[in-house]
Amino acid sequence: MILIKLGGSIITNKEKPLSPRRKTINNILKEIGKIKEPVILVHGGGSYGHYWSVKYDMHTKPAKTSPKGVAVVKNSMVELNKIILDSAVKNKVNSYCLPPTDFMKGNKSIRSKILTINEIAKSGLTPITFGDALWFGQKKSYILSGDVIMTTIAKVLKPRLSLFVLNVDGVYSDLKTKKLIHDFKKETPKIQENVMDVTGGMTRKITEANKMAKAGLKVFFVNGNKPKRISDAILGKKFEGTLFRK
Ligand code: IP8
Repeated sequence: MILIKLGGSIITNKEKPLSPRRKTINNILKEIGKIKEPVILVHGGGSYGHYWSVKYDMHTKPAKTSPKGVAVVKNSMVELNKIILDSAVKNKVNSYCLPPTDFMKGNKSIRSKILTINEIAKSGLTPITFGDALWFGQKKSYILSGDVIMTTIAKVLKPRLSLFVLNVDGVYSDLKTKKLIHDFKKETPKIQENVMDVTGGMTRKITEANKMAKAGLKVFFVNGNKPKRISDAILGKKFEGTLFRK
């Protein structure tokens, strides 16, 4: 099984609220449609979920947030998810929409439901889930990042390969020269963060990728503007990207 996260910065224009990158989404899903193994997809919030999370002061830590904020963030994620789902079906990816409420209770994942996601993937459907605003309990809610969902799913289902599809080539060791880190274990990253990101952007991705690698899993960061790199990573061909391993 291949686990793929479509980052918010590749599927939307993070500089402009509520702006999907339809062409890029289509190109990526066309490439994903060629994969001959079960696939599970996760996507981020980009200029949908993050835009409203900032407006309503919602974060990853459970807190008493405005119910209106929860409603608006959730609606925006459903809207973005619909764009991904439509593009999937158009590109021969038989999507199976799975909001995270389907396998989460509060901030805990439900193991049996995650095992079911794998059964769905093996049956020829492609489960698609996403980062979202979740009810935590009592009057608290929080933002669950798609990056955290990646680790949650990966730890249970142990994908053969996990990919984070980004708007950049991978992790850089020098931001000016854009010197790419090919093997994360061997170099020190330089990270530039986007203030609009409530779940921690690149730093969060690296944290989750490291957790997955520590669990013995192979993780790649690839550039979604070059969708062929997704297939190349899966087929074990040479390509530009950052590898995380134990
Ligand atoms: O972009 C966050 O998901 P992420 C989703 O994967 C929201 O961190 C609602 C901001």
